[in-house]
Amino acid sequence: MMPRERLRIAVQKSGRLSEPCFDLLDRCGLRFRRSRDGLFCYGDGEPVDLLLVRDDDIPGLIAQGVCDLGIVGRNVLAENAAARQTALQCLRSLAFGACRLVIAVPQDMAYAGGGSLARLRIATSYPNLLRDWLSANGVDAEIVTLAGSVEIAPRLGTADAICDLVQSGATLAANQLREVDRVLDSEAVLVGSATLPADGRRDAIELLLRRIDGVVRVRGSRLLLLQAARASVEAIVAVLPGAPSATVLQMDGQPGQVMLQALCADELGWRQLEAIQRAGARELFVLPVERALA
Ligand code: PRT
Ligand code: ZN
Repeated sequence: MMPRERLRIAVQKSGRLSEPCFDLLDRCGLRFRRSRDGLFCYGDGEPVDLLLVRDDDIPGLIAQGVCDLGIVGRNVLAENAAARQTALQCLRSLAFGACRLVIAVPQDMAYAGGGSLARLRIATSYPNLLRDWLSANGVDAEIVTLAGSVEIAPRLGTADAICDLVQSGATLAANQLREVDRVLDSEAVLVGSATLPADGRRDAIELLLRRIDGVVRVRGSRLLLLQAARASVEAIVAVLPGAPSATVLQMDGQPGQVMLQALCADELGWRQLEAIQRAGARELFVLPVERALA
C-alpha cells in the first residue's frame, strides 16, 4: 500500500454514532468537505480525512491499514478482540453512545444466574463475547448467531433467550423480555492499530488526542458567571454543584462587589440556579463550554 501523509479516520456513515462523531470532530476544531459520493470527507486545514463506512467494517479497515483510526462502540472492539480477528487498541473513551450488552429472557422465565441458561438457545450478534461470558460463568448453552432483529427470536421460537445491546430498555419491554445479566458496558471509543504510524501522521494523532481530551473533559460542563457582594461569595460557592473551584475578581469602582466565575461539571438545573440566586448572585450567566486547552 502507498504510504500516506494524511491521517485517515473511519467513522460510521449513518447510524447512532455518526452525528456525535461529527460533533466531536467539529468541537476538536476539524472541518471537512464531503466528497460527492458521500464516502469521504476531506479535511480543511489539518491533514486529517474521514472515511464513512458501516461500523462493522471499521476494525478490518484499520487492520488493513486503509485507515489509521476509527470510532466504534466498545462492543464492536470487544467482539473483534474476542474473535481474535485484529489487534486494535483503545486510545480514548469518548463519553457518548452509551449502552450495555445484556442477557435477556422472556418475562415469565425464571432466572437465578447464568446456570438458568444451561442447554438453552441464546440469539445474539455478538457470538464471541457471549461464548466468553458463558465459559467464564461455566454455562453450556447453544449460541444462535443472528445479524439483526435479535429481540424477536424468542417470540419466533428460534431462541430461548437473547444477548443484545440495550439502551433505554424499551425494545426489550416491547418484546416481553427482561434484562437479567450484564455482559459488557459500552460507549463509543477511538481505536487504532496496535502499532500507530511512526511518520508524520503521528503528530496529527497526538494533536487529535489532546483536542479530544479537552473536549471530553468539559462535555456537559457549564461556565457560570455572576456578580455578588463579596460577603455572599462563601454562601454561593457552597451551593455550586460538584464543588468547583471559583475565581473571584474585584470589580472596578465597586468596592464590596465581585465577579465570580466557576466551571461546573454538571448541567445546572433550575433548582440549583434558584439556590445560587437566593445565596446572593446577580447578573447570572450560564455558558456552554466548547473545549478546554490544557
Ligand atoms: O449500518 P451500521 O452497521 O453502521 O449500523 P448498526 O445498525 O450496526 O449500528 P447502530 O447505528 O444501530 O449502532 C452503532 C453503535 O451504537 C453500536 O455498536 C453501539 O455501540 C451503540 N449503541 C448505543 C447502540 C444502542 N445504543 C442501541 N440501543 N446500538 C444499538 N442499539 C439497539 C439495540 O441493538 C436494540 O435493538 O437499539 C435497541 C435497544 O434500544 P433501547 O433504547 O430500546 O434499549
Ligand atoms: Zn453495524
